[in-house]
Amino acid sequence: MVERFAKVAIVGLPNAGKSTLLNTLVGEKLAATSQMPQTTRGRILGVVNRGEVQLAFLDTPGFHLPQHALNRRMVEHLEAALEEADLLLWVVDAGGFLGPGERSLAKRLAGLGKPVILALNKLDTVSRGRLMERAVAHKDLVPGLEIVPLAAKTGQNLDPLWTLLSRGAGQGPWLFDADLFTDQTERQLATEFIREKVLRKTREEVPHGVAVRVARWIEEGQDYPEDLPPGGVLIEGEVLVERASHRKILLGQGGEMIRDIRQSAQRELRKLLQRPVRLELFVKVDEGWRDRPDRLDRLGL
Ligand SMILES: Nc1nc2c(ncn2[C@@H]2O[C@H](COP(=O)(O)OP(=O)(O)OP(=O)(O)O)[C@@H](O)[C@H]2O)c(=O)[nH]1
Ligand SMILES: [Mg+2]
Repeated sequence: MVERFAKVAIVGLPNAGKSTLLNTLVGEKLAATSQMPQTTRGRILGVVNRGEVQLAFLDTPGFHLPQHALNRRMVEHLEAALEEADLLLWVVDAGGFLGPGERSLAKRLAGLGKPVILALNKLDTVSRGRLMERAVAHKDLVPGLEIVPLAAKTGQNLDPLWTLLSRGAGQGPWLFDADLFTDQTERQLATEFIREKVLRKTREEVPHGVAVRVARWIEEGQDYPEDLPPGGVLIEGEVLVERASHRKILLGQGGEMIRDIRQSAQRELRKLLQRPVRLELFVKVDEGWRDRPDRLDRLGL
């Protein structure tokens, strides 16, 4: 078998549906998705093997003007993926408008001189006419642009995308073992899933100032809970917020909000880890963490 390989950076504005597309393409949940822009904060690898082709997808943070140290790092992750990739998969929300942010990203992509595929995402939310309008508006922004309308969420019309991606893979050995589908550790996935639940329950400025850290991961020994079946894991997560008022919001009336978050995250972690999981969450205030490089290092951001 002649092996073929491509690294594909999934890029676009915040909220375009990049992480949803990554999860759908890989067939595993790897990245948090939410209605909040700037959900993804780092680069997430997802590997798919199809016939002789291996595709290594890199999900990236949405393209935006950074205002905090955290956001500068997010944009750096995006830049690194753009440099590293062989192919660029540009995701656009077909229901939106072509604004200055999108134009400026298009310029950046065109400047790289790499093949670009435009995924006109959220096909399920727009009319055919609207889809055509979007395709026409984007067509000339990047030379040689290939365009595929699709719905990442429902998996609609992915076949033409697979065809274009396979065609774009060059000859070359696979970079990853055939049975590896991500480089994310269980802890990183747990962190991501807990944060997703927080983002989905909170509003406005609260979610942007939230970070999650797994403080303890206990599989056996002294602190292993007596009432948790053997072979399980106790995960202690720290949820950092920027202000005391945000902590109050996150806890909710009588602790109702954090209980909700804990329960839904615990359910998801059981699915992920395929064993008994007890999740405990502690909400802590860490003022201005988003602008403190030491904090960002510690959080692996
Ligand atoms: N209706 C519809 N919604 C979608 C589709 N794809 C993604 N979404 C929704 O769009 C929102 C944003 O999706 P994400 O995958 O988190 O977007 P993203 O581009 O990764 O966003 P950032 O990480 O913030 O840059 C979520 O609420 C998704 O459920 C789609 O095909 N159809
Ligand atoms: Mg994302």
